[in-house]
Amino acid sequence: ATRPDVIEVDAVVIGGGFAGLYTVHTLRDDLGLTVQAFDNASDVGGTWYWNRYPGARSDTEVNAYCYFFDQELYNEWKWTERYPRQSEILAYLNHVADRYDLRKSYQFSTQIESLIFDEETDRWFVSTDKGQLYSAQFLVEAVGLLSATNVPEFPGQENFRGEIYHTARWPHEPVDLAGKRVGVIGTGSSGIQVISEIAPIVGHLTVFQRTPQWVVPSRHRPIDPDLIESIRNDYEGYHHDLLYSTTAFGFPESAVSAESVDEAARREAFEKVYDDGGGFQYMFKAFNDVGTSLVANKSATDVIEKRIRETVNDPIVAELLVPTDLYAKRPLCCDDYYEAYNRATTTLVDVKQNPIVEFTEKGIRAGDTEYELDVIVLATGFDAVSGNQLRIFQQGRNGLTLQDKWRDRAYTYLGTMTAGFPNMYMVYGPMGPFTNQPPVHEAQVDWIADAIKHTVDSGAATLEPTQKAEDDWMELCDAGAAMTLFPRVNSWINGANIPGKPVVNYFFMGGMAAYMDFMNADRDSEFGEHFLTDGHPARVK
Ligand code: NA7
Repeated sequence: ATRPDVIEVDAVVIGGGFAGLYTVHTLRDDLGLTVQAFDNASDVGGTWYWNRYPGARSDTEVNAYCYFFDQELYNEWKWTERYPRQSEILAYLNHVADRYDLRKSYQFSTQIESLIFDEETDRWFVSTDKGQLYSAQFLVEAVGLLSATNVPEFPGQENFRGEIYHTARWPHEPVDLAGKRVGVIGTGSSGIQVISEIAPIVGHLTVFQRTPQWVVPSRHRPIDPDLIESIRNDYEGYHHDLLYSTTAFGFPESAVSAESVDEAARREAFEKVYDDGGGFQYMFKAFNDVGTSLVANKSATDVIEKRIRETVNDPIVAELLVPTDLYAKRPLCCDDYYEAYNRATTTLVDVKQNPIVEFTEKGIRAGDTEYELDVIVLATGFDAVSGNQLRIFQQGRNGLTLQDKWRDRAYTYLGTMTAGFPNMYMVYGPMGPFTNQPPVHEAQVDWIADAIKHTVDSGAATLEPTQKAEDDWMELCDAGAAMTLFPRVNSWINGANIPGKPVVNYFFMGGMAAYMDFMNADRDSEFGEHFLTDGHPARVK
């Protein structure tokens, strides 16, 4: 076979979501590099391109779920809701793509098949499923933390005569669920949003729940105009405080530990945040130790448990909805979730007691019962954090593949680079900060741009983290995570949701402010101490 013509660019960017769009803008328009970007979707949007299921919306307040790099953009875009719907976020990202003319740098509907580093030329060869071959000095993988879908195979799935949709592969044309018999498998963030949204309109809703989760209301309401005004008046200050907080969610985080007050005070504080709404708020706004202290955690769940039992009319159903786990997954919020189970048209099936045996022609058999359905919704989540990267064959120095390197777990430095893969950058890669994403993407992309600029300005071909920097980072991340309760509960946060996936820590849990300090230290050292330049340690001055 003849070799396709190689197209040379300075940088290849993979992904057209929040992170990828900003990367293209920064590398192309600020650094002046030639950039070719790709996405396997047919347009921009990333997560918000794919997740079109009924009820899909951000559960981060929008004042912190957006870009900050351009105050004019912040000022001119008018959000309508505190927690915007998928369609509104997608419209925003389309607006950003237009405003900065980003689409012209993208080739859509294109899957990257392999990324191979050529040690002779110090360049990456990038091959696409369209038979193209690119060569680039720099790679930026902005492929999404939660985008590689987890689609479990149920026995007999092919026999089902109705429709099956995964939440993150929802069709573009509206799916009419009115009056239909709908089954939902999964009760994570996606599942609870679908359930709450469709319960009032479907003919019958059957929820197949494996593990109940702690859900607090979001208390959705219009945006507080005074809050937006106050941000506009101190834009730099707000943005700085956002990045130098623990979670970057844009609300004041508590500095008080629940352990330092008595139980009555704890209950009062949790009730107050519960009544104001918000999952991340519930975890981080009342006290600072819900994720680390068993005492704090128990007080937090006592309040939610009480509210579940007050809300759900049937005590048997309520019992099934009360989790037995700690409150140490990604915190959930949704309005009208528990209320959905009070409808005569909703059935809750506990698939731990009555496992899903098979899909049949007519529906789903769980335990001894066949539930007849017209539509099955798989709200079964993602091979998170490392999943999308591992779906691309990647080979760095000495023939080492990412697939081999990450067999036991995903090793990175700062969640942005991995040793042995020169000039390969990741936005929100594994072992990155455990935070709200869009503002953190920007901060990482700024760091990546500085690292690339440093490489170009110093006339070097490559920059990569040392093995020691990576080892130290992993150790630091693990020591931090071990102090939290998150490793004690199974979820996508530790890989436990995917059969066969290594169940380990995948995050830096030391807070965004500390993470900013690490990134700034590398800038201050001119990407010295923790890096190899052209394969060699920086000369110590
Ligand atoms: P999640 O949070 O991983 O939830 C997936 C749900 O699907 C969860 O309830 C799972 O139960 C359930 N599940 C997965 N596989 C099965 C099978 N085979 N049988 C029954 N039930 C199953 O994914 P989401 O999409 O809701 O949210 C992911 C993140 O995206 C979210 O946290 C936001 O940050 C955005 P389990 O708990 O494993 O027993």
